[in-house]
Amino acid sequence: MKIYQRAGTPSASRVAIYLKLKGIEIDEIDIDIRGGENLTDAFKAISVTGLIPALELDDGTTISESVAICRYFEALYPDQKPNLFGISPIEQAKVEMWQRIVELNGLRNAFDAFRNVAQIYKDRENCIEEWGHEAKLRLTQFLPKLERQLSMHPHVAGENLSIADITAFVLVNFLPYVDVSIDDNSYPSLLAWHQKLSQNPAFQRR
Ligand SMILES: N[C@@H](CCC(=O)N[C@@H](CS)C(=O)NCC(=O)O)C(=O)O
Repeated sequence: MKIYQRAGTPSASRVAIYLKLKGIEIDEIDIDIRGGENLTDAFKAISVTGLIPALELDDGTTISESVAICRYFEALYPDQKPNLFGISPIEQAKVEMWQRIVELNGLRNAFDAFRNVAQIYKDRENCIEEWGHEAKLRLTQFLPKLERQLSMHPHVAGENLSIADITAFVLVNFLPYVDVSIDDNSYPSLLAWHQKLSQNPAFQRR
């Protein structure tokens, strides 16, 4: 089994943090995405979207999408702590809900803001600056919702650490790349939560 990834990228970090928390080690293959290694037919045969991360099993089966990869390991090792997808039905629903909320309203908008303004991938996609600015606006309109949730709960999906925390942590780390700063006056809970997770070695890897 091996994972195709690029250290330091938000999406690879989501899987890397998850694996570290679970104590799972697998071989890593570095893909130079800025250099376009992911645009080759060979890589597109591994990853449906041509994006990293992508997991390849020993029988050749491939899985792309960071959360799908994490889910696969959660199902493979259901008793390996910590559980990061929820245990009770309501907990599972809340984890799924918050993971999707943070990904779609936070991370997706942050990616769109970065890609369309910085235009680092203009060799492979149309970059629309106005779209980048709109995405940044939507991102900044979403962040207060995350602050509110963390002012009421220790973790993004409620009481326990989950995949939703990993997505939100990676989002907060990415904010400087889209020139969004969060200060202690407006975001005390989000900053305290981020600082606490930063002390966990699994969140320090990249
Ligand atoms: N929803 C996907 C997003 C994957 C993604 O956007 N990967 C980026 C790195 S963070 C990538 O491969 N970029 C290369 C490109 O756009 O050509 C996931 O969670 O796996």
